Amino acid sequence: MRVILASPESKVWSSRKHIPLGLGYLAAVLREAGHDVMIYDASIEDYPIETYLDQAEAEGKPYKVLGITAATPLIEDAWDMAKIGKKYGMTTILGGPHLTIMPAESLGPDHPEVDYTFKGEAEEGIVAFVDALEQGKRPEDLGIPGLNFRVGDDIYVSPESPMIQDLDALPFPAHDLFKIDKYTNLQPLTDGLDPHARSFTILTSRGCPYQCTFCSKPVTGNTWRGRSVENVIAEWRWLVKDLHATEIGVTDDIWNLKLPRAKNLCRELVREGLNTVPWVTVHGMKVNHTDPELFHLMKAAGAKRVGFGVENGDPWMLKNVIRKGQTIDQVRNAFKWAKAAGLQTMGFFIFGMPRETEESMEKTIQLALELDPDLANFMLAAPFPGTAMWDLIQSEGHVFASTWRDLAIHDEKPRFTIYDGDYDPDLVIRKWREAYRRFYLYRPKRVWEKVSNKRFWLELPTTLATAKRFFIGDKVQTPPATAPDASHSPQPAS
Ligand code: B12
Ligand code: SF4
Repeated sequence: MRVILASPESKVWSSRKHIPLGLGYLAAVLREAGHDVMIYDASIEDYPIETYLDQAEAEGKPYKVLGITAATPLIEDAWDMAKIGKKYGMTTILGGPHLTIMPAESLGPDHPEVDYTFKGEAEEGIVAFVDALEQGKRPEDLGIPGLNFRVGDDIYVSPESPMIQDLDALPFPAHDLFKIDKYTNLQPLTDGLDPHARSFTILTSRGCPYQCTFCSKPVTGNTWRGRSVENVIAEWRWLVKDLHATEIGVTDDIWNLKLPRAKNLCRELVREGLNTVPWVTVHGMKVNHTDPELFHLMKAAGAKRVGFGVENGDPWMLKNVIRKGQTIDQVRNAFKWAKAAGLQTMGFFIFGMPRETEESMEKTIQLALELDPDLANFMLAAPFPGTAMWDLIQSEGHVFASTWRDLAIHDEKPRFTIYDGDYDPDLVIRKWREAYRRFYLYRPKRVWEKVSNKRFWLELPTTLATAKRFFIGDKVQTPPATAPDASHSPQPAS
């Protein structure tokens, strides 16, 4: 059966474009089961999805199923895409993080465009689902775990959200189906600069046993499941030798949970000669599962940059509010060891968690200055459903959002308040801005790094043209386009 797996255009997330790896996994299992699959990622496509649907119809081979993935801020875009699918008479199914947390919402009376939703990892479910449709059966009659649907006026929500235990049993994601030349570099320092970049991502494990209160835990799951080193190496070899990757991003929640395994992976990358392609940990390094040897091995294995979730400089906040399961000394050590091994470092910091005060935010700024990573990413706390923070705000505060889109970490406004008498959302914004100024602008070393960066000069013509339009005027008065500044690229931290 012909299936399109799609990721909607993100109206809230435009500067970084990474492959939607979950769809790669689903495409792989469907392909293995004999189905004809296309991946349509609206964020990198030149044509609207209708172009492909029209073409398939004209060839007499229409697509029958449209599967759409969505994180919370993209769910409205996913609904819009499902409406297009229905116009073409397709069966629509939505899955991914938002549907794992809120499987029933998209099946409500406002969403006739959605036929099914899926909760959790879908490699097993999607094959059963598409097989059923191909055989003219009703998927709802088959008891597929994770599948949700309407029963008359009611909604059936599957009680199970099965997590796949043996990840080695899965085929590798269908990396070859991604239009890889269209994606940006993974390196925030050079995003979009290399027109010939072939930036793939890889997942060496799934799940995380930690319980950070800003993290959507139903999505990550509490049980860590690691692929064998051999299995990971085989996929890595495919990316390097056959698909000519120029850069690889490890996107696990926590790839270094088991230190000996992480070290073995590095040793094998060296032994197999796969250390020629630079790689980065997109978010998944946890400071309290590191030692100096790990960073040296990573460097030898081709790693270029490591990112760490620091979150807050106040030990009380870290322990009692964020529940990060790490200490500030462990943070200091990880940065020290990574730098000593010659790796670039990146720190993720969150401003405005519940109970945050001026003092705790000042400690966060001080810690960022002390650690001095190559890149500091200061984020405003955003309460996504499925997080402990969301639950707390529901009972003790108020979320400022009229649509799910408003939750995206992309602009400079507070997303919630807490009625505890101390929490001040405006102060949070002020301290957050101050953090960027003090880290990037008020230090001569930083300013020098900026102007000596290739990107600064490459973007100079655009920056000057925009400045001229803004200050002198043009036919159409437009505000200055913010050049996608790597330092502001929001990313979830691990
Ligand atoms: C890598 C990553 C990114 C990357 C790349 C995203 C991408 N293009 O895929 C970047 C840095 C760009 C990113 C950005 C954001 N991310 Co992110 N990201 C991740 C991370 C760490 C891994 C994603 C991954 O590859 N998972 C592995 C694959 C196998 O899983 P999967 O994609 O979920 O797919 C499986 C199932 O969900 C299901 N499924 C998925 N799609 C579909 C579709 C159908 C039809 C079906 C049936 C099933 C199905 O089957 C798949 C296979 O098992 C996750 C954490 C996590 N553990 O998932 C956070 C996570 C998804 N991100 C999160 C967030 C908040 C964001 C941002 C919204 C942050 C922001 N800017 O505000 C943006 C949104 C960007 C976007 N376009 O979606 C949250 C989502 C929370 C939520 N409620 O939605 C997560 C869960 C982090 C967390 N723990 O809180 N992210
Ligand atoms: S933020 Fe990272 S370390 Fe914390 S629970 Fe989520 S995946 Fe685990």
